[in-house]
Amino acid sequence: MPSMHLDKVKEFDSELHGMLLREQQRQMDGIELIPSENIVSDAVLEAMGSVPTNKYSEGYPGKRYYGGNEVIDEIENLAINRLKKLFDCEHANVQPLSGSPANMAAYSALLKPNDTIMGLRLDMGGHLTHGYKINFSGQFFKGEPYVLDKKTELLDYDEILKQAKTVKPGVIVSGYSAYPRKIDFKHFKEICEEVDAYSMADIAHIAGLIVGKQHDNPFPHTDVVTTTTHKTLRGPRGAAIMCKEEFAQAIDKAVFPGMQGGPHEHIVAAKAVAFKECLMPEFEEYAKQIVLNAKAMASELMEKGWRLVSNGTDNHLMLVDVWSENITGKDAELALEQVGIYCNKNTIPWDERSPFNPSGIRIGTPVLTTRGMKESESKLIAELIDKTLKNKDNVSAKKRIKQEVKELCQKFVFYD
Ligand code: DSN
Repeated sequence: MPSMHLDKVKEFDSELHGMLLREQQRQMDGIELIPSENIVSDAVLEAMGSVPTNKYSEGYPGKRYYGGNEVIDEIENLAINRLKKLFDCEHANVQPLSGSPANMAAYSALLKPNDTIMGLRLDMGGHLTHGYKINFSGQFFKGEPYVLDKKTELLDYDEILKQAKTVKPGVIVSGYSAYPRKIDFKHFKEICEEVDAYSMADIAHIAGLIVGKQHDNPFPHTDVVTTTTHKTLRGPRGAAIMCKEEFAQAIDKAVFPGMQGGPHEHIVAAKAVAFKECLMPEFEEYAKQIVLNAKAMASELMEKGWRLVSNGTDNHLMLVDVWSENITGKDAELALEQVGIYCNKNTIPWDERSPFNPSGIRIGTPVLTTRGMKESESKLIAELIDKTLKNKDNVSAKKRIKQEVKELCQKFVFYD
């Protein structure tokens, strides 16, 4: 069973050691439903704590600005080649530190300042970095967001094309933070070709589903693809950019020297480990189970009377419209936290409430699936969610539910 190796921390810094153990315990005693989180293997954890953290290696394999990088070059090439294999793409850059800088680098490779970015509106399930006005992406560039169909709560490709013809974007971004359905990357490419825009996909949420063959690959359709590595890919906290060969030089230059300095090669090493795990046949089983679990949870919630955005899910996440039962997203998140079920409040499409206290919660199954839970546990968790929300002000009921949560978790310990 994976575990944190903390002997030296324990010896030197008992104060921090206690905190790290409590966080591990919290992760093990609770049901983590935040769909952008995951828990990593021992091998990924070990690689993150390894000696490449000591090394400066600005540049790329074979072209560094410091000596002593021969082994680092091998590590980075290993990660690059595994990632290219996973997504069948022509070029990969594994240096981006996180999702936002990866998107920044992609835009700076593709666009000039003030060019237009068309991404899904934030409150519809898009991301801050897809052109939102208080983010760099909406300040250095112009955001012209598209929306979801009001009735179906789905992407409306005809409307996206119509809008693109009017606003003439430099890039159209697909890929979302809170969209429970599949994305048609080919259709996005056709729209981009019609309006002469670059196609970009931010697949941070669904990357693991793509490599596990539960969602179509954005390649060969999409020009530039960004992803984080710590969500469904189940790697270290970080990111990567993949692209067609014609964009390779621009992307590499945008990451370094355009955006970043010394890469975090210990994290690149951990990315290499995670990518190897993704290449194993078991990973396809994992991705399949994530979706089966999400579907089981969604149908149980709907059976209990909860409205789900778009009436269900095709992927790893779902949005529950708790306001349709007169509970705010904030109150729902808090009540669930009190029983050890972690999720996040989230706007739903066309939300009339504020993002600080929206109408929905966002839940997903990557973590519980990593812990080995299957459809029956996913249904049980849906029942626990239902019970908690229906008893959100009942302290003794919540105490009992917390105990049930703990008992379930004890059967699926990941770190011991
Ligand atoms: N914070 C991530 C999420 O929760 O979806 C997106 O960056």
